[in-house]
Amino acid sequence: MTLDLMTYYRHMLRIRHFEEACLSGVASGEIHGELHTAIGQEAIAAGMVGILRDDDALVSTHRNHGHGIAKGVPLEPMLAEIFEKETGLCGGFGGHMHLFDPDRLFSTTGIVGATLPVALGHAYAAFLDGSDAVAVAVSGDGGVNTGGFHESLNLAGALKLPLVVLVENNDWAISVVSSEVSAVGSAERAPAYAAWGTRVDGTDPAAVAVAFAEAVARARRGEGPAIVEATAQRFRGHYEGDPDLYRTPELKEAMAAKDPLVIARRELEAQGIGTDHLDDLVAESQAQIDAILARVRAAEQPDPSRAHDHVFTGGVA
Ligand SMILES: Cc1ncc(C[n+]2csc(CCOP(=O)(O)OP(=O)(O)O)c2C)c(N)n1
Repeated sequence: MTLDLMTYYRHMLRIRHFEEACLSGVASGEIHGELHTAIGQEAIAAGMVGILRDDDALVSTHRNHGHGIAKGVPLEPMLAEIFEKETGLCGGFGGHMHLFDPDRLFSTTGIVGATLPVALGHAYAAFLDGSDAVAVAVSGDGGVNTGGFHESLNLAGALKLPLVVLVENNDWAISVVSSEVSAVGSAERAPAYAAWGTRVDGTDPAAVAVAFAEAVARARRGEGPAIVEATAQRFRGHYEGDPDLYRTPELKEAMAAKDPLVIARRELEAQGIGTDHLDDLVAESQAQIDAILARVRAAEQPDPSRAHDHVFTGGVA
C-alpha cells in the first residue's frame, strides 16, 4: 500500500517542522535533557503512515517523534510532552524519550535494544488473544547488536509471533560506524530467526511503505517475524549538544544530497507541480506547527509538588 508522493511530501514536512519546533525549545532552554531528532530520516516514518491499525503496537526508540506522528499520535499533546507541559501525553512527567499513547498503543524507550522485548510482549499478547494485531519495534543500527534484539527475534521466530522490526540504519551509533562492529547487515540476519527480511532505501517513502506493508501483512497472516532495514542519514548530531566531530565536513556535505524532502520536491517538480504550490504546502505545514507550538508554550508545567506522582505505588497495607 503506497500513498502518492504529494501526500508523502506533506507527511515529511510535518515531521520536519515538528522536529524543528523541538529544536527551538532546546535553543530557548525550555526542553531539558538530551533531544534526538531524526532530521534526514523522515521518509522512513512517512512510509509507515496508514499501514498500522490502532490495535497494532508500535514501540519506538530515543529517536521517536516521526514514528509517533506516523502512528497517529496527536501532535499537540506529543509536543507538549516534549516541552514538559501538563497538557502533554504524560502530563509533562516523561519528556521526549518517554512518549506513551495507550489509545494508539504507541510507546518509546531510551534503552537501546529494549524496543524489541516490549514489542515481543505485545506480539505474544496478540497471539494469546487470537487477534491478528501485530507489534512493531523500531531499532537503530546500533540496537541490532544487543542481546534483546537476538533473544526477541529468536522467540518470535520459534513461536511465529507477529513481530515486525524496523531498523533505521543511519550508519552510526553515536560515533561508532555500525558496519565496522557488525558481522552482517540487519536484513541478512532474518533467516537465522525464520523471519522475512529486506533492505530498502529509507529516503524513498514509497519503497519503505511497500516493504513495511509486506512485513506487516505477513505477520498479520501468522507467518512470523520480519526485519525491514531502511537506510538513511541523520543530519544532526546524535543529540542536540553533540559536537559531532566524528563526521567530516565532506561526509556531512555528501549526506545533504540524501535529504528526503529535497528529493521528493525535485520529483514533484519533475511531475509538473509548480513551485508556488509546493511553497504553499511548506507554509501551510509550518503555520500548523507554529500554531501548535504557540499553544504548547502557553501551557503550564506540572506543579512541582506533584514530582513524586506516579513514582510510588502507595505501598501495600
Ligand atoms: C542499553 C543502552 N546502552 C547504551 C545507551 C546509550 N545510547 C543511547 S543512543 C545510543 C546509540 C544508538 O544507536 P542506534 O541504535 O544506531 O540508533 P541511532 O541513535 O542511530 O538512531 C547509545 C549507545 C542506551 N541508551 N542504552
